Amino acid sequence: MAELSHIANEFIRQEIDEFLERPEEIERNIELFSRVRPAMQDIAAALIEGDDEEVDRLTKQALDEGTNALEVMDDGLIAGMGIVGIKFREAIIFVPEVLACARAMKAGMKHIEPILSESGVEPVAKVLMGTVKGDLHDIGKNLCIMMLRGSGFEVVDLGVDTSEDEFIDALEEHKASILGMSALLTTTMPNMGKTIEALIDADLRDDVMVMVGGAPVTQEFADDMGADGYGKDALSCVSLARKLAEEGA
Ligand code: B12
Repeated sequence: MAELSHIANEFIRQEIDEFLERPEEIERNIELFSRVRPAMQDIAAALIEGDDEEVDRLTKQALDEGTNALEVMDDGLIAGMGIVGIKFREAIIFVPEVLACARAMKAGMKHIEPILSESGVEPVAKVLMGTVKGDLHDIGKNLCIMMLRGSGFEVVDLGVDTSEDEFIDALEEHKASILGMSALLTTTMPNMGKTIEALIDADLRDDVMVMVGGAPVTQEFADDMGADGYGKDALSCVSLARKLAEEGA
């Protein structure tokens, strides 16, 4: 069994020791960081500290040294954001600190994006992606977009706070075959269902496959609101989009 002392980075050890209280979260993070390479732990630590310049430098360095972009994304950036999320929930840090961490995440993603978006093949399908109305979280959506582009999808990014009408107008304009919605708040999740209802009202539901995701979203919720698929992370977003592109064709 992994132990705290197996984690090389002292800052990460302290963060887990000092701020994590739920046994399952302590165990999950010790397990995660003890298998993660020290260079990735350093990226996670810089992200937790909200140090965008350091994340920028370390991410570039790791990629230059040949580390796989997905490893940097999962084991460095997303792993660090996991701790930020817990500290935010427990009111150990507040919105300004989380914004600094989000800025640091973006500084790292800037280097990863061109690598993951390189595909040079004919688009598999066109996807519209947006965070739903009332919701400003875009990190997860942007990761999904990066991975989709890297896997040969053409993606139109509708940004955050996307209303039902904006989804519909974009669908009519771009004639995409897949529509992806992201929500990070339990209060904005129902807006996914509202968008699906609006698609039905506009007589467009049969023209598009709908996929949904975001931390609070579940398969059950997706089924209940009538989506065609749910993906738990950026990798499953890509496999789901592939499946929906085939089914919709
Ligand atoms: C960063 C962050 C912020 C930043 C957002 C910056 C940005 N540009 O995105 C800021 C500071 C602005 C923010 C604000 C708020 N936040 Co906030 N935030 C977070 C935090 C810490 C991390 C989210 C994140 O980026 N995760 C990392 C990414 C990689 O993961 P992800 O988004 O889940 O995406 C992955 C998957 O879900 C999936 N996915 C995502 N979208 C899609 C779409 C499809 C189609 C598919 C297939 C897959 C998929 O793939 C992604 C990649 O693997 C979370 C905590 C958490 N653990 O989620 C809280 C959290 C989401 N926020 C929360 C809250 C409460 C708020 C505020 C209301 C706080 C406030 N009092 O003002 C505001 C709301 C603002 C608004 N109107 O949206 C709560 C939500 C609670 C709830 N149950 O509703 C959380 C859970 C924190 C908490 N535990 O309390 N936040």
